[in-house]
Amino acid sequence: MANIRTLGEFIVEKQHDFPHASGELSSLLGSIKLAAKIVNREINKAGLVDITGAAGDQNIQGEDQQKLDVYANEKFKAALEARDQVCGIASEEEDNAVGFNKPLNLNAKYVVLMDPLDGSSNIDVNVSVGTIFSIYRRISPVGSPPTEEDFLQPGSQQVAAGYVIYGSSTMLVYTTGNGVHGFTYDPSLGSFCLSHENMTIPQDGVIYSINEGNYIRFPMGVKKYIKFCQEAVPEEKRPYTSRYIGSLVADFHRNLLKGGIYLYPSTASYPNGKLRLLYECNPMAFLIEQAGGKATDGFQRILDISPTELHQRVPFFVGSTNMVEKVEGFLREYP
Ligand code: AHM
Ligand code: MG
Repeated sequence: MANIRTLGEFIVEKQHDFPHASGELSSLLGSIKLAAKIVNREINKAGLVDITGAAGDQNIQGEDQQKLDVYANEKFKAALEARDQVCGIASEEEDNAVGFNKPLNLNAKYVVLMDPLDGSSNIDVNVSVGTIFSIYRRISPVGSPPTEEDFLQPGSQQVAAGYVIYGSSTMLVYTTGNGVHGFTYDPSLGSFCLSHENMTIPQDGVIYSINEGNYIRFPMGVKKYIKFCQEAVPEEKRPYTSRYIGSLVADFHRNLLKGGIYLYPSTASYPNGKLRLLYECNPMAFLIEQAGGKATDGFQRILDISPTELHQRVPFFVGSTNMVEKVEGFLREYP
């Protein structure tokens, strides 16, 4: 027992890394931790109860919502509102940003952007899903409701970001700009315990993750990169291994640990790719840079993009630095 450090303890220890830390960010991360436990409990039961399946609604992108998406959205929203450290949220499952109206929330410094249940098409088949979150300091004056500009900040302004992977184990991985740390949930203790301190991604890898079913619709540079991955060059460990779960969190997590690249380029049906800049790409980009990797839209650093709308999509290339730079090279060569 002596060696166990819980997420709660770790956050308090690390609080001292922040000048003028007042504990608000620690409390905010605590509410994410709590909601993650509640959602984890429900996901573990998903095969047992009639809670999975389309809820009948569609989200703003015109995609069917699964009931667990709605559930996770409600739990994270409620937990964030209850702790008074957040003045509002934006979520992949909400059409518009949501401001919290209690006086204590109006005085709060932070906004949270999230994808409460990413990869939700995988729930019905018992495959890993995740939650992704991103935290910013508000720009609008404290004491008033949050404004759109609070949510439309470039990813470089993130104060913290992370994800929860509901996998064979449940883990919470986060950064506050001082490295990336991973905590594995021990259900018998009800605690996330530090299992992966200072996670770093290898500069090179042998795994590429992409939905190759879209191959004919990819830009030429991406097609060339896929062929590069598949060529037999044993001294460069090629052909690489193809691994695609279809849950960004799970694909990202594996590549973070082992080295690799995840690609969601533009396609004919998704000219800007499928993934959302604010809820998916920015938090993952912050994490990967903190772990020593790279994230771009093929041409530009993800964290430098100034968002213009909440549900904006962007092509996404993320993972081991040398692999991301390779695909960028192909995209430049074959525009
Ligand atoms: P979602 O937020 O609606 O679940 O969509 C995002 C997911 C990612 O987790 C995953 O990598 C990608 O969509 C899979 O898309 P595709 O089925 O087009 O390969
Ligand atoms: Mg998603």
